[in-house]
Amino acid sequence: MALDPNCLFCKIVRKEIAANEVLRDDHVVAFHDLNPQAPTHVLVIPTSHAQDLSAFTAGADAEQAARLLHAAAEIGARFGPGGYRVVMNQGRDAGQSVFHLHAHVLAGRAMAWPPG
Ligand code: DGP
Repeated sequence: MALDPNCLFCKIVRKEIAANEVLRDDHVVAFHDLNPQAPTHVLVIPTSHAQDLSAFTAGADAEQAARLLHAAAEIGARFGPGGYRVVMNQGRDAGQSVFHLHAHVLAGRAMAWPPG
């Protein structure tokens, strides 16, 4: 998958838009959310464009999918040693507003269940 010139998060991957990054490698970029919902709220995105989880293909994206989860775990361990939550909003009904796949890593406060 390539980058999409019209995608906000692809522009963060390309560094055309600034973000407060906490991690970057060949597979993922992680940065603080502009509108944090917890004391720590970091987004982890793949460095190539997939609009959502359903666009992530089983074979081709396996390494990137694994790296996304491992990066979320690294960030969770760093910012939420007592526990953290990883959320992916899939589609508009679930609250997805940016259509470049991302995992939210939330930490630093007690989490309610079920999520709203
Ligand atoms: P979602 O609603 O699941 O698609 O999450 C998108 C998140 O992206 C939302 O929590 C706000 C965040 N966001 C939107 N635009 C920007 C931006 O330009 N920079 C950063 N750091 N976060 C953004």
